[in-house]
Amino acid sequence: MKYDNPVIKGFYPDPSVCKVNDTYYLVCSSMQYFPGVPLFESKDLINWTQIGHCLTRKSQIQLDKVNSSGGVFAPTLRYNGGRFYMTTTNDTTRQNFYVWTDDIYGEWSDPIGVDQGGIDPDLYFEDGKAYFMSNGVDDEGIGGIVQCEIDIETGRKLTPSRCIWQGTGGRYLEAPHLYKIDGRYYLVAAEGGTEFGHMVTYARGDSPSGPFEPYSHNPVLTNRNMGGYEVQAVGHGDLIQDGRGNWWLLHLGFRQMGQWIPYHHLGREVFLTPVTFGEDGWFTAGHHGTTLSSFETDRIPDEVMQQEKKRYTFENMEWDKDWCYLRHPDLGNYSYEQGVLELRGTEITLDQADSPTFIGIRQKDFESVISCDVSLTQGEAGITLYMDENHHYDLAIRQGGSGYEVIERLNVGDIKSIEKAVDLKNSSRASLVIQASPTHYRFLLRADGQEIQLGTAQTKYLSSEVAGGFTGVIIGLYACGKDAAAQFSNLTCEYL
Ligand code: 6LW
Repeated sequence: MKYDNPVIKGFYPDPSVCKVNDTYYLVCSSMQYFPGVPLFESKDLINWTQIGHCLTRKSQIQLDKVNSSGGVFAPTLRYNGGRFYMTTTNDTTRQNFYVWTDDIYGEWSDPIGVDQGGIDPDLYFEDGKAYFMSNGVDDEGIGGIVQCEIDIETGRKLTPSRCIWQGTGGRYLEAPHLYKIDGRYYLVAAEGGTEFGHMVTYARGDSPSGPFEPYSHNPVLTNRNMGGYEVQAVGHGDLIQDGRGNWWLLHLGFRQMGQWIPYHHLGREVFLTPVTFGEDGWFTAGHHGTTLSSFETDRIPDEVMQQEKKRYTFENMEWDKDWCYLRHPDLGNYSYEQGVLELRGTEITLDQADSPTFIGIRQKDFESVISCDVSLTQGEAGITLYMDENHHYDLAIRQGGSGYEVIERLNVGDIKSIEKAVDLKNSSRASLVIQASPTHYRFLLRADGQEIQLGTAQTKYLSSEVAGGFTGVIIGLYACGKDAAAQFSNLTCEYL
């Protein structure tokens, strides 16, 4: 069969995976968005369904006023003794912690902090011991992948933090994952930074604490030499063995736009790449060490079909799974009843690194049509294509003109411009439409049976290369302004 990458589309970076019986579970980082750490399940590695989030309570994660692309960094998901553990970092406070659950569909525990610095924590369990890895600096001041043993009940360190591997010389050594495979210990990591030079490297040894011998053909996986290829920045991977004994890497990458000055605006996504162990116990990955946008494979049975949901509506999404808020929302400002979402705004605007009244879904693909009927009571409300507080395109209704107007506002860094305004006169209701192509967004409105074109804006100004940071475009519904209120109905987001 043939499967296409990414296997999870849209802003879902830093995947980590584990398998229990015949089901795979996967988590991603979520930065300033709440709930934190989206959680997925799959039976076949190519079709993933979101089943919840790990961080659903403020007592688990403090996101108030965290900077954009701060907050929740790369998680690791592991299963030991009937219990799931998810460890991550709140990068804004630089605190590593883990939470656990005995019911993957239920709530997770309050956080248990670990007093080891760095980011990208990892857990490895063996013989009643829990090893905790992260990148960073050890107790002697040596930088690299750092390890200590912890008491898994309390998070207390049982041994000093010690550097166990310094990588192969690439910058930003991170994303460590430790495994025991056929009696040997493998330490997989990322190097090169999460941009175009990203890569997966690894080393192996005879003890969980090393010494580790690097694979002689590192990086084992990278697309850094494939300029112009759509799939870039592959790295930050987690190994998993399927039920038939085959190995795979789930890792991040992005789909670039633009050939000469490439950029990406959908965020870092989840890719699946086959891994093959040689008789010498070293493994290779992908197509000559690269990740392809599709793989022919006989490892997945032909009858498994890769399915893709193409149409998202209020009715076919679940509020606690598909949707996300900026930092900690005041839920009193959000209500949904019988197909109508009511948002009440506050003085907090989309231009602040705060929690405006905003609820969003990831933009998962390049070509799409997004539409929603918006009825304004007061203030301003509409749809925003949101990268961060300084980079977002808004299509909104507000009071203005000779009563109400629809505006297209572009926010790119210091430039904030209302490109078009259409007078709705006394009508406070319109259907807002955004057509997305790989390179442009086109803004339209439908009112009184007429379709009116506003303007277009380039996707590249919402990219990570322009905005910076680690997120991707979110399609947000919002209301702002003191006493602002609006009703949203008939949302559709259709991928072509
Ligand atoms: C993540 C780290 C990374 O923790 O980006 O550069 C960070 N790669 O592994 C945020 O996703």
